[in-house]
Amino acid sequence: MQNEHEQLAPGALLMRAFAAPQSALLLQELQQVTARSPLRRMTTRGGYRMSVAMSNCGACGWVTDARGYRYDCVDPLTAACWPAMPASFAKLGTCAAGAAGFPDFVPDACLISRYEPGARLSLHQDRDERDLDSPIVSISLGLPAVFLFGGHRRAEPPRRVPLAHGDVVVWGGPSRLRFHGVMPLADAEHPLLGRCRVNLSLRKAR
Ligand code: MD6
Ligand code: FE
Repeated sequence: MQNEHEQLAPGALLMRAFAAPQSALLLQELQQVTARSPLRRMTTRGGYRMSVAMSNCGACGWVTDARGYRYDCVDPLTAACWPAMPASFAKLGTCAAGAAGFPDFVPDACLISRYEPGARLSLHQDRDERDLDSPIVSISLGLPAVFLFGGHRRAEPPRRVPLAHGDVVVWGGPSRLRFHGVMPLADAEHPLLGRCRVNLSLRKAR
């Protein structure tokens, strides 16, 4: 099974179209989540307004503001708990992680990121999670994008990995803290999502 997938680095696997069969259900559940906790462009501690619009579902959600980055169980926009993580998200996360060699992964946070044309994510590490033994499961929906998968130093030139609707990338173990990012989204029209890309990033945050 694993050799049908592409290894990006030890502990990092690209599984093309892994989420494609469930994508209609994922999008339907996503709509219910973002109806309650809308996508919004957050501002970093440095005062930079992110080009990517974000929301969360699950027991806790990732936020950034003048106080910095953190996980919080309350959505600052609604002052309510984040919407529960749909069972289809958690199940796909567990299944993808298992296929990549990380059994028993149970995500408690799902970061939702919406990229419109021109939106990008600069090289960063996902290191705000308490549990760094669990992998990141990243699901791409909608327009294609170029994912940047780097090393353990920001200066290390990243691999450019084209990602399309339904592709899933899992990174953990020795790759858990690799730098990664997304190139500015090229403008196009996707039959299900229109002019945007959505990324679902499943983690065990606490
Ligand atoms: C991606 N996203 O969109 C990769 N990291 O393919 C991320 O690396 C990411 O969307 C932290 C928070 C939100 C994200
Ligand atoms: Fe990330």
